Amino acid sequence: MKLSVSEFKEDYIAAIKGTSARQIEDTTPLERYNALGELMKDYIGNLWANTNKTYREEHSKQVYYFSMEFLTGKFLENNLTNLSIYDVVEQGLKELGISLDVLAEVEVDQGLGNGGLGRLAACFMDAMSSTSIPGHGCGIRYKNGLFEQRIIDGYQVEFPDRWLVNNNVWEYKRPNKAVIVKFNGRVDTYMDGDTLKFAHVDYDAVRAVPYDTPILGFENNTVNTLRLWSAEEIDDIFDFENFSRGNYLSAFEKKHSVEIITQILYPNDAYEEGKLLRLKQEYFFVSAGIQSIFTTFKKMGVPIEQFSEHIAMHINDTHPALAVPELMRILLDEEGLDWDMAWKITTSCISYTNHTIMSEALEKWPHFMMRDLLPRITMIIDEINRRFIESLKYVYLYTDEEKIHNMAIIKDGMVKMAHLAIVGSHSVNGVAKLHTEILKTKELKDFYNIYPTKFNNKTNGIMHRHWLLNANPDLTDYVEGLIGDGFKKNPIVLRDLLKYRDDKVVQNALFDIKHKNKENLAKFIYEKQGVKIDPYSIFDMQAKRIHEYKRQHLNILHVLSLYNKLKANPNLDIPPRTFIFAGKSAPSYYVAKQIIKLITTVADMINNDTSIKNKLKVVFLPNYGVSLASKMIPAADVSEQISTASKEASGTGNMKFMMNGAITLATLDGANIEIMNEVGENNIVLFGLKDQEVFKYYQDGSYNAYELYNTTPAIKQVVDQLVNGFLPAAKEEFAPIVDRLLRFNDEFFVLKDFESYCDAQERIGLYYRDKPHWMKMSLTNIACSGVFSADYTIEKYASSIWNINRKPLDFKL
Ligand code: 26V
Repeated sequence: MKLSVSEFKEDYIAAIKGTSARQIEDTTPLERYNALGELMKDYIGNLWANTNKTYREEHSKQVYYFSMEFLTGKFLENNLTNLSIYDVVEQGLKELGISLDVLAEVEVDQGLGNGGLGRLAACFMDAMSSTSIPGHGCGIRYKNGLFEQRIIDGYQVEFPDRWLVNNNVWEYKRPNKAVIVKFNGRVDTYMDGDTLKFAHVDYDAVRAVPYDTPILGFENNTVNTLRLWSAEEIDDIFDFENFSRGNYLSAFEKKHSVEIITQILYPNDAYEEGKLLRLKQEYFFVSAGIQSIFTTFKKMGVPIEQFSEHIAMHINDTHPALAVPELMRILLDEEGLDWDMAWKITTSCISYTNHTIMSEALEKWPHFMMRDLLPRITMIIDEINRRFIESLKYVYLYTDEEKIHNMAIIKDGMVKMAHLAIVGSHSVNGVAKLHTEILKTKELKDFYNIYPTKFNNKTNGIMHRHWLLNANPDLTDYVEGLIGDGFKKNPIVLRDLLKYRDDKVVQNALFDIKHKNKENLAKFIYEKQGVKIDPYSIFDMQAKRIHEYKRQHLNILHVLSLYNKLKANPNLDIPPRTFIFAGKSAPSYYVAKQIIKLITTVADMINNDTSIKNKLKVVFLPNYGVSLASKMIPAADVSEQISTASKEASGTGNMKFMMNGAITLATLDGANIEIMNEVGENNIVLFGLKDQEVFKYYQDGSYNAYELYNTTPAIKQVVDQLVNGFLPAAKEEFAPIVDRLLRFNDEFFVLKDFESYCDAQERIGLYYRDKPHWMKMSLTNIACSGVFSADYTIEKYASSIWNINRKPLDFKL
């Protein structure tokens, strides 16, 4: 938008008065931030209203992205960038004696997600707006986001994330758009003429109130909506009788039992607990979302039979899979359609993304639990299952009972959500090429055989405008100086950088930018933790959820081995290294928490050992989230993507690091393979087992971790050090980790890949010493990262799954 510095200052002074009723010099940073937020909302408001008006008038097909998680982080800087008023606002504030950086620090992260899946949803929201696709998010407004992680005595300790204490300036509460979601009760059937009808009666009603956040596209006037639902009490739920009898507390109990639905985000990302409250959350937002979609659809005045020509619904993993029976319920019970028509509409509308093959994370619910909580929905699932089994019997000619049993939606008293999602949608996609292949040939093979055309791949992508433009402004400016600003809208243009691959001036400039980012991070780490790190050392980072399959313990075992070498020979000539870890463990995942304790224990020992002459440092940065990632990633030299091959569906951190010029140290897993294909094998450092080898070991059981440990001194040394008193920790402290490696035969092949990983680390050291070589690799990574922009991923979803055409809006502010 067009805005001059003086116009901005005038608007801002008025906004300060309006929001805080104080003189500008008396205001706190929070008041200044809020005033700026309100002013931005004002600027955005016109565009938003106009976008909605255009969608309505043109009957544009809308897509709704249903996700339990949206890990959006902060909005301020991104909104400034997308409105292209960043510099104007920064200057205007400066003239008023206010630092934009300080205000940006005031904003708290909206951390409504666990990890990759939630962050992907946030990147997709930006990409839909930026590519002019009418796409909206639908999710839950959790009062508490993912817990705050603190490290106390080296252990992870969880604290509540009360992100709403200072209010959230970006959202609009829309009480007039509240809907009712029904739980429990029973279903009565009756005849209406000659049709059988169903009435859900004696239910508990919960009021779902939407909070809308505008999602701005980049310089294209498009503003879509992220709608998050909050459970609130209905007036008549309040028990006046109890209250007036003096039972104050119990009078509020019912209110509490309703509001608890949206109190917390479940902090697991790889383990399904099967808790009733989680099932409530899933139905709550799906039902509210679909009801509100119907309200919008009805305003179009189009016949219901054409519903799927105007609406697409995407489910992010199986968490919103109840969208299938809920859409059926509305079409059958409220719209009066027959089953076949309702089913055709439902399956044409819904599409599903699978994000993991880890069987522990596959959702299933006890049928009895679902029947009590959602009686009508469960009836519909029963019928979907019955019909599906009938069709399978036909396909398999009644011969393959076992296969039919395994594919059923309801099996052994459990409702399998992945099966429901596959049967109820027209598209099932994986998130990287290898992942999709594994789905087709292994995990979901039986489904692929009967529905081959449903399966497709959509490799993940990232919001390059956040991870490059916002997170790394110096690199962005420099790149712009070299190749122009075309990459901001069309990031594939970053490839133009390749012509500077051997240009020493460019290499040096890129080195200096990285160095400055490293100095900034070093300063941050010193202020936070008192640990001094050397910005000339290799910054090697592993930042992601802590999980055995992601193998942070492989990384720290290598650190131990390096330490041993330095202790044996303090003059060993290696480039100094700093290993930086960050990530949260699920609170109930004991071994992952012990891995954190192991990292912090090793860090304490190494950082306090002066004999190794500062050649090695280890840091664990607490509370990894979008903001911390944005500080860390621009300062990385090495990006650790070392999951057991086949286990990481895609990874998206790998793409963010690459885009900021880090060299990927990787197994051939997830999107690492596609990164390798882009940059070429010379610009990535690979090691470890391949997926087929992993599968073979699982199949023939020929891997013997204990034998490997006994026959490989390098492995034995570091594993023993975890439990032989070498580490300053109680002797039994790390026994559970050693047990997983030896007694339980190292499920994730940490020991098997150890030597290959150490070799790869040695290569990293050699390459880094050759500065022109290293900078050439780094530049190649930046140049080839454009294909991983979420803009391209979303365009593929839109054209091949949602059947939506892009239509840029021409409204100007
Ligand atoms: C799973 C579960 C299991 C039940 C309990 C609650 C819960 C919450 C979240 C999840 C999601 C786990 C799946 C996930 O995050 N997958 C990651 O998705 C990324 C985006 O596609 C991908 O890059 C990562 O490789 C994949 O691990």
